[in-house]
Formats: sequence, C-alpha cells, structure tokens
Amino acid sequence: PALEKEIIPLYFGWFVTKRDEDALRKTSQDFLEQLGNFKPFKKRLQAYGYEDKHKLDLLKYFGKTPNILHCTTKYCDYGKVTGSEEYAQQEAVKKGYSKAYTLHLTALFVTPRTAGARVELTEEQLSLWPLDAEKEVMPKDAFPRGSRAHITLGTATEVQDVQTGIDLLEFIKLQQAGGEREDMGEICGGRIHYYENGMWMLTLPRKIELKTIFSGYYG
Ligand code: 2AM
Repeated sequence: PALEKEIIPLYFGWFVTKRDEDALRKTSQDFLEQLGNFKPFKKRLQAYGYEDKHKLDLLKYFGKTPNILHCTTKYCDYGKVTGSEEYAQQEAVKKGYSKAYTLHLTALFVTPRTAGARVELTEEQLSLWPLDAEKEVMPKDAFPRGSRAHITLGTATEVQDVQTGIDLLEFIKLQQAGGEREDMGEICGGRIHYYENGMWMLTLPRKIELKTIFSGYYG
C-alpha cells in the first residue's frame, strides 16, 4: 500500500562501481603526483598560495575526497531543492533507476579549489540530465547540455564539492572564448593545457570508461 511518501535522496547520480572506482582513484593519484612534479606547474604556484618553484603535494592539497566517486545529476537535499520532486517523478529517472550505465571520461583537471574529471554524456544519459543544470550555477552563460557533468576527485580545505562543476564550466567558458589556453607539453601520456589562475586540464589520450549504477544517495 502506497501509504508513505516516496523519499527523495540527497542527490541522484551515477555511482562508479567498486573495481572501476579503485582504478579511477589510482589514475587520479598518478595525475596529481605527476602534475605536482611537472616543471611548468611548479613555476606557476601563486594561484595556489605558494611561492613558485616550491614543491606542492597535490594529494595533500586535495585531501578531501568523496566517499563514493560519482557523477551527480540532480542535487535534491531530500526534496528541499526546487524541482527535485519533478525530477524524481520523471519517466526517464524512474526507468533508469538502479540500471547500469557506462560513463566516458575525456579529461582530468585541477584548479586552486578542486580536482575533477570531465564526463562526456551520451544522448541516452542526457535524458537523465536536468534541463537547468548549467544555468543553476552559471545563469549568465550559455553551455551545451551536459557541460557540467563531472566526477569530483578532491577538494581543497574549506571548499565544497559543488565547486567542481562550476570550475569545469569555467574551463569550458574559456574554451568557447578560444585561444585562452597554452599547451604545456605531455604528462600521463596526454596533452596538458594551462588556462589561467591556476587552472590545468589534461586531455586523456584515450577516454576512460567507467561502469556505474544510476541511483540516489540517502546517507
Ligand atoms: P559534486 O557533484 O560536484 O561532487 C552532495 O553534496 C553531492 O551533490 C556532491 O557530490 C556535490 O558536488 C553535489 N551537488 C551538486 N549540486 C549541488 C548543489 N547545488 N549544492 C550542493 N551539492 C551539490
């Protein structure tokens, strides 16, 4: 009997399955280690609050890491966020719930605030993506749908993880503006670009595939 109201989670998203999660944490550590030791990075540390040429341990700097690596689709705060009930009721969301999806990562990035991975969504996955996801955090700009899709890998002290998607949109905004990035060479087998204000992005030589489950987090 449907006596009880459905519970709306803290957020909906794709949750990376255990084996791929372990591999992704390793990839992330390797990236942060290599970037921290990368000469051009060491020469540009001011945005991180350090003197240039200092050795910055990025693993420590991004010491806050999520318990479960995931790509948030909709933050609901148990229903307090506007539109969360409507989102939960959507046909695509109900149908996709607890189903397996393969996500594709195309890039890894760091800023003085966050470390994250860019997620490229398929058409099917976009059916679970809220229409206003980009507008919600950057109302003044126009982005292709799904631009904010990401996995938070770590955040600096005092930084909330919601910042990772905002930082990613900042990269995309600079890409859209054109010419705002500098090719700094190769690390982890891919090209690494420097944008501005301590923003670095590694284009992955091959897309990383991740097995995930679409679900809600209720903790
Ligand atoms: P993330 O998706 O960038 O990692 C719980 O707070 C989860 O919801 C986190 O994973 C967080 O960031 C995500 N999230 C997305 N939008 C949010 C918002 N507007 N406020 C708080 N958390 C948000």
